[in-house]
Amino acid sequence: MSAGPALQLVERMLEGDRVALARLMTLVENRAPELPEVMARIHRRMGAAQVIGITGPPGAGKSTLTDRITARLRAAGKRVGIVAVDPSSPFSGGAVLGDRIRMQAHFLDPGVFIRSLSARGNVGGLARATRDVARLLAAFGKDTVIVETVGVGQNEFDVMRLADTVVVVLVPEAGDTIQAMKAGLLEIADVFVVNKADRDGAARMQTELEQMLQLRPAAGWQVPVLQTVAPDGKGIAELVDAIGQHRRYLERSGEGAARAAAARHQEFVGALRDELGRRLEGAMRNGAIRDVLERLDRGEIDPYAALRQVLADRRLFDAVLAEPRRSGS
Ligand SMILES: Nc1nc2c(ncn2[C@@H]2O[C@H](COP(=O)(O)OP(=O)(O)OP(=O)(O)O)[C@@H](O)[C@H]2O)c(=O)[nH]1
Ligand SMILES: [Mg+2]
Repeated sequence: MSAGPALQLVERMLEGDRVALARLMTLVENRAPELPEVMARIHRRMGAAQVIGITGPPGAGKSTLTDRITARLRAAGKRVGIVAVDPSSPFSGGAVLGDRIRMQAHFLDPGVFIRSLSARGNVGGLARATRDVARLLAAFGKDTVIVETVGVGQNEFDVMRLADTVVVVLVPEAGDTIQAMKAGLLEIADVFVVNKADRDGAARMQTELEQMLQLRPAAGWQVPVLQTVAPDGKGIAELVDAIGQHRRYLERSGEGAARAAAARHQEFVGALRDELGRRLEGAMRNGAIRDVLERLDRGEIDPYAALRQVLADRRLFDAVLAEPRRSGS
């Protein structure tokens, strides 16, 4: 697809076409070459959606919480987008079966759009794809975008970086608090939730977390620790309230704007690096620096001499940076 049809999809999406939205999400997942044009167009149309990240260990109750938070937001007339991110699963597109069951009520609601994303063997690209999908949802007119990621690791951290408000969900199991600390969740949490508070140990864990949070320098936002029983809806009102308070804190303190600026900067650098890498690969495929490579392979020059040669020769350097010719059709 060239940029023209992709931009037509954008227009249809902006008019409220859910099929066009889904197709744009697929372009994002496939890192289609027309994406920069699409995202530039989207940028000008983005609303002020709050992006809520929900992360925590497998089975902690993230999807059930997402479902209940969504119900409350819908009751308040908010439009909601949900992105379920699974860094370990090869499945994607639409929604995975379990989430379909847990979020059943919302699948038929035109005010809610649900999408699953997986790593597809490219974890590095997952955080970026998630961010772009969240943006599409914001441009589509969602007031809130909830991003759920399973697990506790670097991939989830990368994914969570895009969120305005990060909710870390734990369960009252012995040792979970310590695990959370080791995994660095204390640093990324804006709100802690001890879900499955119908089990033993929830109050103790809440206290442990609060004590650990007190060891941090007391400036700015005080991270609340809440208890929930997601299937019963217990504690959900307080959770939604805490998320709203965090949003107001971000606005009031200017921290939201600072985070957004840092994110834009990082994104630009990442996009530039990717683009340069893509062009270099294209140049190698097209034989633009074949002579240098052949001499290198024959051992006539060493890798650094090859580098100097490319940098010193304006024509070669331009060829490396040129937009790659598209192969095939
Ligand atoms: N007893 C109890 N069970 C819960 C609670 N919250 C969720 N569950 C159950 O825990 C199981 C996992 O819930 P999910 O919402 O799928 O958890 P998740 O964190 O999204 O799971 P993954 O996405 O697979 O990591 C389901 O069977 C839920 O019904 C709770 O507060 N108490
Ligand atoms: Mg889930």
